[in-house]
Amino acid sequence: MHAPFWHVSGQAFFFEIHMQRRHALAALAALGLPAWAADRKLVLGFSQIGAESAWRTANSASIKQAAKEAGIELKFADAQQKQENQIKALRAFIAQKVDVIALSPVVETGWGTVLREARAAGIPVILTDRLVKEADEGLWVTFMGSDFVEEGRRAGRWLVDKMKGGKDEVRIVELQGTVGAAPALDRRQGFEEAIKADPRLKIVRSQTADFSRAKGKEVMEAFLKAEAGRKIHALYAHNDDMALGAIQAIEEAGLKPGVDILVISIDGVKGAFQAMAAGKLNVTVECSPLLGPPLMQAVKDLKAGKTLPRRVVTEEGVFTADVAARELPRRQY
Ligand code: GZL
Repeated sequence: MHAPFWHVSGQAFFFEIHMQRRHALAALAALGLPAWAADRKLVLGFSQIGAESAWRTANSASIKQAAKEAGIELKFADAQQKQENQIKALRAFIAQKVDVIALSPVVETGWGTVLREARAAGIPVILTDRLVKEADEGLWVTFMGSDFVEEGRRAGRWLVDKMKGGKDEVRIVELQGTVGAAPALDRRQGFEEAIKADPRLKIVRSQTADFSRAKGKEVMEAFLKAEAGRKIHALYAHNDDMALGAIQAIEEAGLKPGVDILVISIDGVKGAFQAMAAGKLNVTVECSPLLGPPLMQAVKDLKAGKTLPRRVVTEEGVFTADVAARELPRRQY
């Protein structure tokens, strides 16, 4: 590791600059970039899922801000939650010969062909937020995002603890995220794993509400109608937006969310903290959308010829209603 050049004098100063330029050129060669590219901005093509939730809005803001601060040219494509739009965007990035592609895949499957096209074009792909299911894991250089199965377990463990010491059946309804999406599949798996600890806990209805607030309200209304005359003890929503929509439906049915029906969700967006402070939501499992800075660092490391870790996991917590008012001012999204 060279001493920073401002610690050396005269002749050695210029040698140091020469060496740093040589390192930069070697790294560019590793990326297949011409020498003249040493000074041009790196171009990142990012295929974003859509704007379906407050989490997604915060995720997009984080990535745009971080690209600006890193001096990286960002080509941002919003797919309105359609996989075919994401595949079109990736093909456009390949045609534009971007330096790196980042993808937040709306569903787990159907990516092999286009990811092989990116590899054939010599463009490295970073998966951010969600993982894809492809046999050839060499199709991406790294995956940065949360452990959704663990998030589901944390949600389930909270309910098991809450119900400890009870005797009767605990009837749960579940609002699932987007069909086929990694967070929906994994959060369901983790929750079911955790509630096995208490056989009284049963999921009696489960349906997708596509991670959106409007659909969360709609599906919860249907659950309440279908379960009329029977007690629903708890709602497990795969994200806060669906939980907030369901809370509206519970109130319109004349019930108290957070009291008559416990509400458990995931993300940790500001709206969830406000609902917890109002006593309408009991717990939110944090899932950080602030992936901009680590994504830009990964892009820069790629340019510098560094090898990226295959997996970067975001550190997250669990927030319950009793701490919501205190935590709210500190929340960044
Ligand atoms: C999780 C992310 C999910 C959020 C939802 O990393 O993919 O998608 O939990 C968002 O709010 O819509």
